[in-house]
Amino acid sequence: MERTLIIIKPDAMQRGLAGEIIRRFEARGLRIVGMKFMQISRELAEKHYAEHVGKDFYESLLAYITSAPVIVMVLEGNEAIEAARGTIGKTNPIVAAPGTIRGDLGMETGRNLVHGSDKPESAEREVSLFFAPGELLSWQRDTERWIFE
Ligand code: D4T
Repeated sequence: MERTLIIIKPDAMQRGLAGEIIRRFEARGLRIVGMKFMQISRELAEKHYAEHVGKDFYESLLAYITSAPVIVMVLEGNEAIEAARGTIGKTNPIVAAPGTIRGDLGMETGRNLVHGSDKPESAEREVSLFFAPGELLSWQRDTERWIFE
């Protein structure tokens, strides 16, 4: 089973969309194995977005992600990374497909509501940035066999 890190970003929290966003991941069949409510520090944001240092949107990206509390989650499932990114939609909400979180709820790349890890190495790095091993729970839902063959 694969794990992915999801961040429900400050704009989603300010707009009261956290429940709607969590609902979509749960309904898809992804299993929540970790969750916390926190405000991301500048230091943690720099680590999380290290690959974007020097880009023209870097400073505004850090200001945005640290501007209000977020919910950070670890989701688990077969191909969880690709599944979550499909549910999230393309980076720019204007071109994200209807039916995706960004395509249904967003208007701007700089206010794109939710983050999902983009590949296994990123997921592993990001999960360990935000969660200690003891904060992740291994559990089985009674519905598991109706979601995964
Ligand atoms: P995240 O990482 O937040 O899930 O977004 P994506 O995986 O979809 O997109 P990304 O890594 O390319 O970009 C990270 C973050 O930077 C913001 N951004 C991006 C921006 O403000 N302007 C830009 O031109 C780009 C490319 C949005 C997401």
